[in-house]
Amino acid sequence: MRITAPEGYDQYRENIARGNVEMVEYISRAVGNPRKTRIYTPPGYSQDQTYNVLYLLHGIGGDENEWFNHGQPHIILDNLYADGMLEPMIVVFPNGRAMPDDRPVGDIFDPEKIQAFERFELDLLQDLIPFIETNYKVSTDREGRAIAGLSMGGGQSLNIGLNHLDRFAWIGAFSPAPNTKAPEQLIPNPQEAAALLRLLWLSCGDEDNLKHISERTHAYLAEHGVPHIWAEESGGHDWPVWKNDLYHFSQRLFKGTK
Ligand code: FER
Repeated sequence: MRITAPEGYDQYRENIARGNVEMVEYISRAVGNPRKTRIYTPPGYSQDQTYNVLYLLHGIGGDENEWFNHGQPHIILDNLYADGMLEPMIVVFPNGRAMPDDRPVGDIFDPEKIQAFERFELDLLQDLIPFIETNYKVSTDREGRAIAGLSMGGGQSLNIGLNHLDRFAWIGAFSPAPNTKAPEQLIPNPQEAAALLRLLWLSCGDEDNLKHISERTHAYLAEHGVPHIWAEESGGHDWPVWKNDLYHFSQRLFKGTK
């Protein structure tokens, strides 16, 4: 499937309702110190309504700001809300490098930092999700929870999401990196995954050097009958692809759950 967002999808539009972006801190027992996350609440956010949640993860050189520094996710989402294309959701942009100094400085491929992307699973499940569910009016069941990310964050989304289908019904991987588990480990029980998933989205640019990771995952899913979207896009390991992914993936989320 080839997809391209319409012109202007990422351009600031005058006179539409806007969501809000804030930075919050939560206590992480997994890491042992307070950690920062950005949160986007949609236009008209109100405690009278219950929202779905998308956890949206960054790449190997990023942090909780990366999507905002490069991807204008709030503008893309504001525009989609203005056009009535999205289910109400809040979007959480965590720092997926779960270690005391989680800044993307020095050697971003340092094994200790790569390891921290694995530790994030505990931070997310044990600390961040409960924090979000205590402080925001959100759905607490799997049908109201999604996880997606780009590159390292795409690998995390597959590794964490598919290993916890009791927690996530909607999963997206944009250009997943080599941290992605081998398909047999990722989906040891294809039948069960097929029954539980509401959406499994896999995408990659056709000029991306990491495309083999997506291809091997797609091949296994197809062979084992696990329904999924495979979006092969024009482009490399880069933001135009990931922004396009957010535009399309977000519109498929949480449809038909209420
Ligand atoms: C690798 C190449 C790329 C790797 C990770 C990446 C863990 C991640 C790239 C990104 O997040 O953009 O070999 O190994």
